[in-house]
Amino acid sequence: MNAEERQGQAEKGEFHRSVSHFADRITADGRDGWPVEPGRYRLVVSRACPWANRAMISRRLLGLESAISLAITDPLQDERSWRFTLDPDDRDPVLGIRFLSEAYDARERDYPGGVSVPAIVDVPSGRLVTNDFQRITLDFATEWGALHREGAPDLYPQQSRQEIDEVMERVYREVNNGVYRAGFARRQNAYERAFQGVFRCFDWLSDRLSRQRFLVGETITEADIRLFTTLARFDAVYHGHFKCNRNKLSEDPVLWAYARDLFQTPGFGDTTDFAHIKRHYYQVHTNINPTGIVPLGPDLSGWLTPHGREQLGGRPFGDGTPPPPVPAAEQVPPEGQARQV
Ligand SMILES: N[C@@H](CCC(=O)N[C@@H](CS)C(=O)NCC(=O)O)C(=O)O
Repeated sequence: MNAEERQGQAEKGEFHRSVSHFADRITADGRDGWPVEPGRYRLVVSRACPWANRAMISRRLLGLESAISLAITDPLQDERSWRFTLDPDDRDPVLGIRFLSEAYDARERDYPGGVSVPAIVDVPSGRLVTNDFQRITLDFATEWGALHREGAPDLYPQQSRQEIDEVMERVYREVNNGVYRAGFARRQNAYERAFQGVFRCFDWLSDRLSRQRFLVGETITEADIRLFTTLARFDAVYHGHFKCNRNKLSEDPVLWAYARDLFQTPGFGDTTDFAHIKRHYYQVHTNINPTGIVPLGPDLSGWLTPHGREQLGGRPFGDGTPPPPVPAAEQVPPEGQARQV
């Protein structure tokens, strides 16, 4: 998008998501200077962030926990952005830094853009490698194969890539980013356009998922991971805070059952922290929630109820197996788990 188009969007009151600036790739052949290597890289996430949550889910499904370590930020950014205040001395114990921006600075001095998660940092040099959230998970699936666990699923199967890409493109435009475009719209008609897109896509997804257990083919793929992280935040945040309130997720029988099916699959619900999610959105976006009050509801215990989707067939992990339990150090604290208000 050029400067003129950007200006046009601003005048129309539309929210525009910035392009990831650091798009180096970590690959098996190391062509960008960053070869796949166990223990070398640290994935920095906020549990609140849907784009970072994708990376946590992929890492777990693929069994990359011991190959790529994990740093979890405070759900609330301050003026220096993401902070490691959940760690002793407010410092990430591996990178030794207090703010993620230090890794950005080590990579490029005076970088003018935002500091975003997910981010992957090269541990030996302390430099940011990539914040390209669309690419990180695809590379976990396709470039890190040598370090996948035994029984890891194929999340981006060669024969279905075109269909997966098409589904993900629509879901990104209308749902993943659509909820942000609704929530951050500065003009009524920009909000309404985004709102219509969210629910047009929900209706399309609901119809598709009434006949098949997962979005593409018989197994869980990258497309499901990407849709899931938005659905997980829908009733807790997007319905109220972002005004996406034609209906709740839990009022759409098909999508709600689909989301619960994934939530109850190892890797999905066990990486979802509702406390971080709610605190982040309601306390950070003071432009749309000036009091910073975090609502107590909704009741989240429904996430654990039976979903009945097994009757549609499907094989969640294909020829593979579910991942083992979450490492103790990475477990979602009890206050963030799905529970009654
Ligand atoms: N890299 C992209 C997508 C990732 C993203 O938006 N992450 C959010 C958290 S959900 C973030 O870190 N935003 C920067 C900030 O809030 O300071 C971007 O900069 O827009």
